[in-house]
Amino acid sequence: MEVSGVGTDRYHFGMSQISLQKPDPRDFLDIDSLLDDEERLVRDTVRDFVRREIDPHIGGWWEEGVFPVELAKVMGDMGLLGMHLEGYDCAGTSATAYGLACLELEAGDSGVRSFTSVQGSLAMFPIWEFGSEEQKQEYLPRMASGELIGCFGLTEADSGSDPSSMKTNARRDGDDWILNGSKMWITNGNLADIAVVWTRTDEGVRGFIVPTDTKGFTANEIKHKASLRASVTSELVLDNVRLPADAVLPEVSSMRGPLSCLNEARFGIAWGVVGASRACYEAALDYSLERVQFDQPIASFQLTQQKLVEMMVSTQRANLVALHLGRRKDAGTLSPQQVSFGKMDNVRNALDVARLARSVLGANGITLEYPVFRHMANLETVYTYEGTNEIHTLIMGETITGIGAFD
Ligand code: TGC
Ligand code: FAD
Repeated sequence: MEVSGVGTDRYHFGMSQISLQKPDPRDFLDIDSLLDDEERLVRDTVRDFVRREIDPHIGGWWEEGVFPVELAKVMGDMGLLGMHLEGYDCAGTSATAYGLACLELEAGDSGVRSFTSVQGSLAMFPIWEFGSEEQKQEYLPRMASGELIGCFGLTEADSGSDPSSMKTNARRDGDDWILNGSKMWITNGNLADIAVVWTRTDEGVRGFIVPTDTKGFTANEIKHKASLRASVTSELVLDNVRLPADAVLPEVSSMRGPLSCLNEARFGIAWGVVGASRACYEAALDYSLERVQFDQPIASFQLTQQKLVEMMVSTQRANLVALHLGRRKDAGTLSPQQVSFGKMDNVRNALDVARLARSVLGANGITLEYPVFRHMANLETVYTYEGTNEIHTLIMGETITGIGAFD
């Protein structure tokens, strides 16, 4: 056995080597080295966009409760909308590149990532996957550019975790369809030009592309949110909405339709929350090195170091999980149950990190001068939407036991 390198930068034991290079506090495991050049380019471009266009304004938008709709075209020009879809003027990037973009967007704010998730994974994806060629040509290029904004209506006031109990329905009337019912908690509802609405029909669950200026369609914005404030959330009401035969998505007529869209969006969330987690950890690290109490930086206290290490480890671990899911999705081997693993574990970890970070910032941690409380409040929504923590637990529980425990 050879032992060498004392006084140099590595130990050498037989075949294995240990580098004495100190890890980067902001990328402890050097996850950056696992990315290729194209992935780094996407990551850096989106990170730069967030630092320039989002970070300086987001505290104000969040406080006012607005999402600046002009961002849609900017994100469209950058190729961020439906970026993992092929053709129809979509960027056609890898799933991993899409995940990295979600991470950087959510480091800015969950609402900004949510806008992109809903547009790309929930409104464009069903058209791309289940739409006719005419529907794809008509809608996807303009949605990719940000000219048209979409939303996704699955949840109802009485059908949240159990969307298959939906009451919104569509019936045929000659060649037309008539839609009645309402959807609740719909992101981008009041911004949308088209809504992808899932309904019960005699033929099973079907998706419709509903132009939001159709007679009988109304969107009512939900106000007074204490979370995800830089995001528009709405109730959609459909009162005898008459649609032509070609408004229905022809290629699916079961819950497989909406649930397939959720796989895409949950994948983006598993990545996105790593960004929120990183932002909270970095804010706490910076603050703890500057804030002096008892004549020393609070970073010098063992209890603070323990929090910082917990936050760093949790963020890095979640990043590795997200990257692993990304590699599997690109290889075509990712299962919905593995997406549930990432959604459940990464969101709860991010929430824990945000809460720890908030405590490190003391009183400043409750203000919007720092990003931590905003992320913490946002993550309460992310914990609930796209399948609650409990639902993803049950999805994985069913997978490992073979016994469904939903009802
Ligand atoms: P189940 O009876 O098991 O299956 C019905 C049909 O669906 C198929 N399927 C899936 N297909 C694709 N992907 C999946 N993950 C699928 N899971 C099931 C299944 O094969 C079957 O197909 P078919 O053709 O044989 O009929 O399904 P279920 O209705 O009992 O549902 C089970 C459950 C509880 C897991 C599901 O309802 C669920 O995931 N509930 C959570 C609801 C949820 O996540 N809602 C999210 C709304 S959208 C949102 O929150 C947007 S937030 C904004 C943002 O993303 O930023
Ligand atoms: P419920 O289903 O009523 O759940 C309440 C509690 O009961 C939760 O803790 C849940 O985990 C638990 N529970 C339920 N069933 C079980 C069970 N079988 N076993 C154990 N525990 C259970 N939806 C859309 O369709 N489109 C959107 O764009 C969209 N955007 C959203 C934006 C925001 C800001 C929010 C807050 C929600 C959004 N949603 C959207 C809705 C979201 O998907 C639902 O809120 C979510 O699926 C949970 O439904 P619920 O709120 O009705 O809770």
